[in-house]
Amino acid sequence: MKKALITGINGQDGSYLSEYLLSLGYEVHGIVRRHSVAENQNHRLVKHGTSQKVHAYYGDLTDYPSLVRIVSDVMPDEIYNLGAMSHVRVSFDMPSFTIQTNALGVLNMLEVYRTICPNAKFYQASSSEMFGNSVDEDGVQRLSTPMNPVSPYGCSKVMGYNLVRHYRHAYKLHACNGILFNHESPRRGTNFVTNKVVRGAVAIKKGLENQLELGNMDSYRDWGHSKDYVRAMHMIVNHETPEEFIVATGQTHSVRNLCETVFGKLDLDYRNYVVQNPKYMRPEELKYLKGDPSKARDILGWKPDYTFSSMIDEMIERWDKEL
Ligand code: NAP
Ligand code: G4F
Repeated sequence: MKKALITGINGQDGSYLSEYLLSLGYEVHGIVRRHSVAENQNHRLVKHGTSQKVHAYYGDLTDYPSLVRIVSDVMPDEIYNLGAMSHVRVSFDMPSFTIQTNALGVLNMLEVYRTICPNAKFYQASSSEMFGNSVDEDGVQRLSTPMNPVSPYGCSKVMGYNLVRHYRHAYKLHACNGILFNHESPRRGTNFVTNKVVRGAVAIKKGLENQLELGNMDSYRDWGHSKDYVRAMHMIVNHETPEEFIVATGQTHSVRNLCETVFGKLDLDYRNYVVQNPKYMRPEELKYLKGDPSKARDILGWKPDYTFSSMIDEMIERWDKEL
């Protein structure tokens, strides 16, 4: 039985990845942070019935001794470093914590990996936010597209990405990066735009709310489903050579189009309900993302099961039940 250790196990991706690895017969271990309200520590795992099936440990990417203790106890075959301060807008407010977790936290994990279990495989959750506003002439980001991050979050992820490549080359480790474009689900945090729009539209449809406040509606994102993307993580780690892969749908939609689609599915016109609030604008915005997933498709055989539309249907279903 293979052992996997997941940082950020209680996040959107961590919860789906746990379920996927359990279904493959893995023993799954994960790191959760201490919260003042105990129920908040592993709510996604509890909600979806996974908490009894995984082994959870208190730790933090910024707390090196906790990582040494956990990795020595578990001795994992695969490490998935998903833990991060993952909200781009919040990273402008908390730049230091963002860099400590997303950049120095990666360094901490790599050091513990290199010194305690160097024969394991290591996956780093890298991000399309690293490209910033670089786009190739054909309107796509690919592995050769320059990285010009436009947020503290993006800067921190570039550091983590480069550390993984450096450790791979310097210490001959099986350490790889998945550069994942935006991926969503009913489990997405409610302050990310997809889940915020779906929750808001369903609340308006039910007469519980009467308007939705958003920031920039003219940015474009390449949105896929988390469940499809965690399968790609496992494929990337288990590819014979440690490499970088882009995981994306190759399609892009504006936030405005997202609103049109979600409200339209509920027979509503978003223009009657959505208002812009400067509070949700960013000091610097990443305007356009559309990834080229051809390497993952051709080499790993990865392809998504969900479409943009079926993903939104699933998210609407969640809020329809919950509100
Ligand atoms: P998420 O739902 O925000 O989950 C992040 C997880 O990291 C949470 O469990 C969080 O714990 C944990 N965490 C935060 N700070 C930590 C620290 N200092 N030490 C240990 N754990 C910490 O994010 P996600 O959507 O699942 O994303 C997973 C990873 O993929 C992240 O690294 C993210 O940056 C990256 N990524 C995401 C996307 C996307 O579109 N979803 C795209 C590209 C890359 P708490 O619950 O205690 O806060
Ligand atoms: O949903 P978002 O907050 O996601 P963002 O900033 O693209 O970051 C996500 O994807 C990255 C991959 O590229 C991940 F690495 C990162 O961890 C995270 O998962 O915002 C999407 C777009 C932005 O252009 C934002 O300005 O939606 C725009 N937006 C407009 N109104 C809003 C809002 N975003 C949020 N969160 N809230 C709003 O009210």
